[in-house]
Amino acid sequence: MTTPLQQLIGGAWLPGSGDLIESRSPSRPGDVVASGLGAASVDVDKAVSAARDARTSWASTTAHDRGAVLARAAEIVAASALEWGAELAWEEGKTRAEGIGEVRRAGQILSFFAHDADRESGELYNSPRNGERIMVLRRPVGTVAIITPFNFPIAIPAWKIAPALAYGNTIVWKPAGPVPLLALRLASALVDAGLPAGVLNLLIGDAALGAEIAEHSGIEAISFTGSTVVGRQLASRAALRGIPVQAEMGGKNAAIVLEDADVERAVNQIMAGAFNSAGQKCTATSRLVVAEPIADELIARLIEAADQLVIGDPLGDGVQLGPVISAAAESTILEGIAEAIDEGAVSLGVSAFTLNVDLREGHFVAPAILDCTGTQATLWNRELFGPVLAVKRVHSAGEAFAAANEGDLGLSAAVFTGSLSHAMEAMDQLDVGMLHLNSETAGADPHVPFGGSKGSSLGPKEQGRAAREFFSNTTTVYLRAGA
Ligand code: UN1
Repeated sequence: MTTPLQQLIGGAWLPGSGDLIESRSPSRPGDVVASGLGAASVDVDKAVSAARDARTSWASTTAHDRGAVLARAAEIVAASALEWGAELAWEEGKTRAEGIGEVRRAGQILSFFAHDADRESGELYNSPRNGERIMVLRRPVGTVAIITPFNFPIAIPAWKIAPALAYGNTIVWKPAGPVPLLALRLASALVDAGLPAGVLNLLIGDAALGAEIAEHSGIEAISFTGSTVVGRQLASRAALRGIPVQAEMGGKNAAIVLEDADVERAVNQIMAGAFNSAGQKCTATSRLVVAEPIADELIARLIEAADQLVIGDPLGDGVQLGPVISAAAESTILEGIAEAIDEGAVSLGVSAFTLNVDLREGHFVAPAILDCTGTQATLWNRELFGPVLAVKRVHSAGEAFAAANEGDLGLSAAVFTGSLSHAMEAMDQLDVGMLHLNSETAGADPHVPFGGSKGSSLGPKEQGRAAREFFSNTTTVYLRAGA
């Protein structure tokens, strides 16, 4: 059943003034999941004004009362996990289990930030002058643009929107064009939880609409997740206007398996990291760096496991690998694989798979493992955002860390080793924002910072206390009694 799409502007659900938007299931592109009129420039103006008008009253609502709205929304989201998780799988293409897991995670994120009012909210310093104390207070930034990607249609929005609201900001949110349904669900949960009109505005449309919102003169900060190219474009234009940007962008994350690793564990974690969500995570494992003495065994076991992956309808029982998001994504991934082979990479058994007739139009891509050792294959440094693992064999831990540090991205890495010395060398040598020792490269907890180094991130990190850095400004108060 197709869900009607609407915009949320100033507390009212309205049809957009733009063109018809349809979200289609990537497993059965004939299925229209949601449809309605998208937003146009006039809607952007209205949404930004509504958000600006709501600033003062939301900022002066107590942190406790703002948190209470988030707590109620968290309950609604958690209670809807089975239903919305299935919708997510239908619209985005990750498996039902992953969809349900993601909706639950969104609930946990809302809940974490709901309780931030109960944590410390600033700093207190001694003064070098008698009778004085120095405080650092936090105030909201104002009206923020939030632009989110297709691959986590509810968790990433939750981890931007929840702290933005908790710290007293108002929002204009543009979710990725292909996944408006889950955006509708999250926005409705917040409205049903009692969020006042205008505090959150939802506009549905394409990337051009996102740029228009971000560049609107009424926007005071931008939080973006998406590609490095788009993130840097937004950031460069924001710099000209002098507004802050938080951008989470690409990843080309290595799993490094050293000679002393538990191979069984490494295989399981690499399979999850590389092929869950069809590899469409900025934190996905897209590189494997393996010590030569165990390389043959590890690769053979990975190929065997990849061959056994159950590919099909993400809503089907036992399915492990669904489609990628679109026909364009499918072509980009297949072209990236072909290019790597042209450049000398060796394909290590791309599994053949058969699909039910009703899925033949779906955007399915077989898992691919390519040995890039000794080549200059572009694949080693280029994010393909699909179920593709590029491999390099190395002869020492030092060589492994150097291989993992190649390229412009530095989001996450995983090191599989039983040696504390190697683990500690990895902490010093890997230029990444998140390092997993003996676990997969993906995953993020709401109470700790999320983000990368090099080209993977710009501006303050997300989640945990880091979120407060971006979504609030400090005022340093020199406090003395007046008399
Ligand atoms: C995760 O690893 O579970 O866009 C989250 C992305 C990341 C989120 C990854 N910002 O894939």
